[in-house]
Amino acid sequence: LREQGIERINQADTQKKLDEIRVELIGRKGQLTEILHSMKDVAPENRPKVGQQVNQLRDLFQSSFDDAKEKLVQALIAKRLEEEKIDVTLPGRQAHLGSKHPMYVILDDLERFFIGMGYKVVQGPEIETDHYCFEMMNLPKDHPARDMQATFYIDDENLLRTQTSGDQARVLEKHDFLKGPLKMVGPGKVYRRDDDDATHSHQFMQMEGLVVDKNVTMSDLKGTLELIAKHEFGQDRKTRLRPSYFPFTEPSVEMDVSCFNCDGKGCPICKYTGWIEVLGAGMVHPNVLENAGIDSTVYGGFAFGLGIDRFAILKYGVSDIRDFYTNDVRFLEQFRKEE
Ligand code: FA5
Repeated sequence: LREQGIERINQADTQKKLDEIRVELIGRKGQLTEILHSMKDVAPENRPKVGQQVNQLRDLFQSSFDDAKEKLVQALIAKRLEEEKIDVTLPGRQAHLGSKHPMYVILDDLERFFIGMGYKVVQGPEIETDHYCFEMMNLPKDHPARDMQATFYIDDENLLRTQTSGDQARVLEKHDFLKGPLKMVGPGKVYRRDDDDATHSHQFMQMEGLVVDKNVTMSDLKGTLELIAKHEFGQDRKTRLRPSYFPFTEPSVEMDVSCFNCDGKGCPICKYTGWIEVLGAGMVHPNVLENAGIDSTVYGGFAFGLGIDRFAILKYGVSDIRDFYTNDVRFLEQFRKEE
């Protein structure tokens, strides 16, 4: 049994076979255990000797099993090392780097620009209340101008904000004018039930701006808008202000920037006008100040709402606003150098 057992152990070439042999030799119903069970047939004077021999044999088998197992493990490791050799001369795989979305390239740049001029950056909620989005902005519930911004309502009081202008009301309510003038910008996503086309999207980005102090004039507004346009589009791009209407500003204007794509005759992107509207602005309506508890006979200011998507269209010469939202990496990768 000894020679035969050792030979079988040494010949086992897998862990599984080794386990099977272990069960056969020294398991609970194995050959050695059987010998122990049949001790009653051995003459009493021989029993200690036989018992001793069986125990020695079990120890021998056990250590042979341990050695065989160790050899198998080592062989397995050696085989793996052989197979998984790393060829350091192979060329590396190209890592796929993400890039900042063009909309955030512009937003981050504008934030830095405004911070440099002493503005603070605030972040309003995308799920806004009717109260802040409209009522505080001089748009009571039955006001006809509500139709200007087709709204996704969640319920009677909550909606997806159609404009970042609610940020104005939130900041006005809290500002302490004894500590200085109010200068803020509020960037973020807005939503409208607009039909998508080359220059309209149902989800887009705005950046609200608000300056309130004593003696703020329309020429401060004009100068600021001019600075923004020059900063963003360069000295050569032309701008123009048109009179407009917003319930929360009086007087109100819209600013157009000359189209990137036209040769003076116009193109489909600007609908053959040569201009693209990029923002709305105006002098803060006294009702907006009074709604927030501010004395409109002492304080006044200007506000603007930049259309970041339009900025991006103009700055990068993108012909379709929808390219910003379909997330084709080939499109997005082009802006890596802008970061
Ligand atoms: C407003 O949303 C006003 N809250 C702006 C404002 C703020 C005026 C403060 C006065 C004072 P308007 O609806 O025009 O205004 O939108 C502002 C800008 O957002 C537009 O000039 C345009 O650049 C952009 N915009 C409007 N609708 C869309 C759209 N569907 N897709 C992409 N950009 C849009």
